[in-house]
This record gives sequence, structure tokens and C-alpha cells, in this order.
Amino acid sequence: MSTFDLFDADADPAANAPLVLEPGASVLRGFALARVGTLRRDLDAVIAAAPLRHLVTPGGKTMSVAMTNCGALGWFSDRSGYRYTGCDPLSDRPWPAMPASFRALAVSAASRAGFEGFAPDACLVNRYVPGARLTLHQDRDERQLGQPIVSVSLGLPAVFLWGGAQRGDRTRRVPLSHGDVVVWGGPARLRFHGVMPLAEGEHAFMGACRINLTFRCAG
Ligand code: MD6
Ligand code: FE
Repeated sequence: MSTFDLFDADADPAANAPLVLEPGASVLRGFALARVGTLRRDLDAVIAAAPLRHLVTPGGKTMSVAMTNCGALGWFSDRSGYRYTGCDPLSDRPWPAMPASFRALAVSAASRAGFEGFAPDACLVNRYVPGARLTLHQDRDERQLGQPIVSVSLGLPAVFLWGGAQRGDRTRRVPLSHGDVVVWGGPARLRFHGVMPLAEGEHAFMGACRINLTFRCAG
């Protein structure tokens, strides 16, 4: 890439060429920025219908990240395991519908990263406050491992850990900011990954937290 390319891309972050972490995994810097107003409004409605809560892992630990879902399926964890459910176990009602703004963003980000025809049926909402973290894990509870995952970062910056096929493989630190979108699938779909403890801070638009939306085809 020439110096001129870099200057051009900086003028319009959404036009940036994807940063390729490895084949199948890329970071689209600022891809969601133009839509954050609508995303925030729709997010507030989802959280009002299905409140954020701290799930318990099968091992009995309470997660530091608070979670909820929208879409036909939602990710859930308790002492009996990880799974997708059609209803929110807190209310026994279906998860809130996936807002059209969420779906449109996820489909266009997937397409920008080279995955046409992404059909997400699940959106996991993660809220991190300072100190909250996500330990290294693989996303493998989805039935359609042929479809990518689209991950949208809002609010405070975080350091994403990008690992390998084995838990013990060395990890690369990838800073993620408000509006960044990560897309991964294909050969990278089962990579270990995590999020370092969130640093203290106050984000002008989202407050003292980071929200991550991950879109999957789970059913
Ligand atoms: C997060 N994300 O960024 C946590 N998983 O808060 C994930 O665990 C994740 O970003 C699968 C695919 C993309 C992700
Ligand atoms: Fe994950």
C-alpha cells in the first residue's frame, strides 16, 4: 500500500481496505460509525425487553461480562452447559426480534469481508464495564460453522486477543475501537480468542462501558 492509499483511507474510515488477520478473518475499521445512532436506539429497546445479566458457566463461575440476545436464537449458559435457546430463560418469552438496523449492518459487513449471503439468526449482546474480560474460547455452539461471525464494537476501546487453533497457541493483541467490525469465518472460524480486562474510561457516546454485538447463524 502506498502513502497515498493510506491518506485516502483515513479520509473515510468506512472505505478502508479490511485489515486481514489471517485468511477468513478481517477487521473493518470504523465500518459501523455512520450507523451508531440507530444502533444505540435499537440496542436500548432490546435491553429493555431482555435485560443484561451475568450468566454462570458450566463450571459454576459467574461471568464478568453481562449478556443478552436478540434474534430467533440466543446464546445462554448455566450449570448444565452452553446452548442456544429460542426463549429468554428469565422471562420464558422469545428473545426480542433482531432489529433491521442490526441485520443490515451485519450482512453488509460480511459482504465487505467477502462473505456473501450471511443469514444471521442470533445476535449476542455483551456489555463490558472496566475490569470485565472474556477468557480465551472458541465459538463452536453454532450449527452452521460454514457461516461467518460478525462482531461489532461500540463504546470504550478493548484489546482483542486473536489466538490459534489450540488454546495454548500464542495470541496477537488487536485493539478494537468504537465502530470497528470484525468478520471471521472459513478457515479461521474456530480460532481461540478473548478480550483483555477493559480499562477504565468514559466514552462520549456509550458511557463507561463497551458493548459488543456478535451475529451468528446458529440454527
Ligand atoms: C467481544 N467477541 O469482542 C467478544 N466471538 O466482546 C467474541 O467472543 C467473538 O468478537 C466470535 C467472533 C467474534 C467475536
Ligand atoms: Fe467468541
